Amino acid sequence: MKRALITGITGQDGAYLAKFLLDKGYEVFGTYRRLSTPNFWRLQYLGIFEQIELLPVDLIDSFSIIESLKLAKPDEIYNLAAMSFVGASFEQPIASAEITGIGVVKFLEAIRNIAPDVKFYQASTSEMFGDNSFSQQSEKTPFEPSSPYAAAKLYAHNMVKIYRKGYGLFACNGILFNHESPLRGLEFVTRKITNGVAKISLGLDDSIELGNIDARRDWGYAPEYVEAMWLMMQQEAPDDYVIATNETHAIQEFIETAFDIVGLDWKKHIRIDERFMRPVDVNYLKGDYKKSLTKLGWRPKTRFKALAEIMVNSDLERWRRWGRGEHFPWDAWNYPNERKILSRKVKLDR
Ligand code: NAP
Ligand code: G4F
Repeated sequence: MKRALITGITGQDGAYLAKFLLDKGYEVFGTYRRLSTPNFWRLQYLGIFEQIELLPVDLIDSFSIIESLKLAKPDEIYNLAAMSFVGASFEQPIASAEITGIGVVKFLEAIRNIAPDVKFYQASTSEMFGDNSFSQQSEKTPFEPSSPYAAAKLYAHNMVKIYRKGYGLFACNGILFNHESPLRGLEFVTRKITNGVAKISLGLDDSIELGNIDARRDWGYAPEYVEAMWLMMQQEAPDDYVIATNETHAIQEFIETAFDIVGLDWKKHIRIDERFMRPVDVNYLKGDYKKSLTKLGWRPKTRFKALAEIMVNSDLERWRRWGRGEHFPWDAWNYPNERKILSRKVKLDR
């Protein structure tokens, strides 16, 4: 039985990847941070919480990384842990560099010294292309990061290549474009919209406050993207791959599509709020995944409208279940603005 160690298992991709690997018969070890309030709702939501061996690791702490390697003895490591919210990286640029950048080198050093045969996957990102002027981005497109998050990820990306070339480690960079799902954090724009749309359509709220809705993204469906991570690790030689849909849509199109699903006019409910504008933004992303198709046999299946439908319907269902008094794993309880609504006594008639 193969053993996998997933860092960031409490996040969106960590949870889907854990489920994917368990279904493949892997023994799965997952790292989590010792927070005052445990954050295992996604693993519970997917019904896999009891099947994971959990290990406490913080990427700022080398010793916890080394310990996790010794305990898990993995064949494959998937490094998904990061401070992944781009907006927050402007507020905490130093933490971003230490966790998202240097944290990866701590892992690479531990592998080089303790377990040089283990395979390593690094969660690289389309954000590294930055505010670029290319009509689509592939593995060959130059990087031009425009956030502390992207700069930290690019540093990590380059270190993975250096350790691969210099020390012969099996280390891959998956350059993943935005991928979303009902397990996406509520601060990211797609889920913020679908959660808002669900509340508005049920009469629980009236508006969604957003920043730059002209930016364009290449959005795919997260469960399909974790399969691509695994495929990269099954190749003869390590390499870097773009994973994307090769479609680009403005945030405004996502808004229109999500409101259409519930039959409402988006213009009546969207407010532009400066607080959600970034000092620098990435305005255009569209990924060319030809290499992944040719070498990994991977292609995206769920497209833009279907993705919006999955997310809106899932958020509607959650608010309806809450309205029926049901208890279930859900992140809304972790967010102060949501709690204000959750603490009301409401009878839903929709
Ligand atoms: P996510 O939901 O935000 O999950 C991030 C994970 O990292 C969480 O488990 C978080 O733990 C953990 N983490 C944060 N700081 C840490 C630290 N100091 N030490 C250890 N763990 C820490 O992100 P995601 O969407 O699943 O993305 C997974 C990875 O892919 C991230 O590296 C992200 O940057 C990258 N990526 C994502 C996308 C995308 O569109 N989703 C695209 C390209 C690349 P807590 O639960 O304790 O906060
Ligand atoms: O949903 P976002 O926060 O995702 P962003 O910045 O593209 O980053 C995500 O994808 C990256 C891959 O390219 C990952 F590496 C990263 O970890 C993360 O998963 O914002 C998308 C766009 C931005 O242009 C932002 O300015 O939406 C715009 N936006 C407009 N109003 C907003 C909002 N974003 C958020 N989060 N909240 C808003 O109110």
